[in-house]
Amino acid sequence: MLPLDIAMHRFNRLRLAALMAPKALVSMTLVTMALGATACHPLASKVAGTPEAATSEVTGTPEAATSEVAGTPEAGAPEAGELGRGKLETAYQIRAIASGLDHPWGMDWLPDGSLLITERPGHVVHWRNGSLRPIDGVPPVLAKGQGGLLDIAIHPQFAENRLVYFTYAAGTPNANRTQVARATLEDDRLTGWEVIFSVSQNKPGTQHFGARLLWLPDNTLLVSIGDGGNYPLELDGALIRQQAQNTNSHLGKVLRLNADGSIPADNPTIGSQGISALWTYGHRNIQGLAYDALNQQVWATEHGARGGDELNRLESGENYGWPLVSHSREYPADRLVSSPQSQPGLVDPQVVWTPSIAPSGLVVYGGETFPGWQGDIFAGALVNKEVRRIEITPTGQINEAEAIAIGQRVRDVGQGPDGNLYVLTDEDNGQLLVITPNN
Ligand SMILES: [Ca+2]
Repeated sequence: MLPLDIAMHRFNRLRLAALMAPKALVSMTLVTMALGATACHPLASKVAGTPEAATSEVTGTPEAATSEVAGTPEAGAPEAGELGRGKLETAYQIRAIASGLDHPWGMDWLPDGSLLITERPGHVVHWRNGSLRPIDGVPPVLAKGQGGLLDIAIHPQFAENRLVYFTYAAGTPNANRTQVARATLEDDRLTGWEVIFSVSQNKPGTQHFGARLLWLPDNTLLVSIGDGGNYPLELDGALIRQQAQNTNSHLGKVLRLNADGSIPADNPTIGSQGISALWTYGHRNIQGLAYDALNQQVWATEHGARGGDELNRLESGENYGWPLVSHSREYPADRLVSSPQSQPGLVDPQVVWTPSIAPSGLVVYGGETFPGWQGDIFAGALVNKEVRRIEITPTGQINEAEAIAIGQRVRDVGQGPDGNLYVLTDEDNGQLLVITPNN
């Protein structure tokens, strides 16, 4: 399948802009923040004494929150038969259900329906019954630049083992690496923090840690690792981004681990003497990883440089091209990173976003709450402050169907056990938003 070409993408952006015109105001729900008085977590000071302050102070509240996209596809849109499934009739509303989060990065649900959220400066909070409580026990992390406490993933058998997994940046601003750790959740505390995996080498600078986590159905764990940083940052005398093609480095890869951090025996062989744990390679900085249970497919979004953001279908052992092929341009100079932009043996992206939307959290919707959205991919966007809904047609074509305007930088998107979509916003006063049907 060919990638969505740039011209088509620009056309779609115009179409999306039309779809995004606000048709109703968001209904905001004030959240009562019930925090323990003993907490030393930053949340405590933010909301102490004035429980509603965190919500009422919100600036840049979600706009265009209710979108009614009924009607016939506009001229030039894909054939109705391709869209199928009546998806253009889904309406929704967006509410803020928690505020006062300090640059939240990742979230995952516990079996009781409550939610654990990471904050990049190095904190974990527990959202439950409308309140936020701090979770202690996180060691210091390198909270600088793009680094910090990053993703979180609850073990698939959490009910039996109470294990929670994290990615984070460790080290100093000039020598650091992404690590994977796990810990046991006991009430409001993490115990037994254990580093189960460290990236192969230190890197300089505080860019491109990657660090999304994704459990596969066989209980192995995918971890995305960034290429280390932008031009002209170097490592070992060459641009650090070239590590994405170095099969003796974890930089610029997706790794596959067992739950204890060991390497699965059935991982692919990448490179004649490649380092262990590699699952795919040739990535710049994957910020979204999602599993499509219906099609048993892994999807990933990665940032380009000045355009060239990508949505990829990931397959074990494949090379996704960075920096040999890319639609990106260099930051300091207006020239392409690579020419050509496609090459035999390197997997082309399914969607290229130029200009960049800065894709973040990713989820494939599989719930009953939005029947019209089943099987669709939802991609957060930091720069565009929205969530993109991407349809996969029955013939496997990719169609960017809709932009759900959020009005804040979107860091993560997930599907709750109630079938609603949840969104974390990357702000000083970050929010947890819920997207529900507009019935
Ligand atoms: Ca690529």
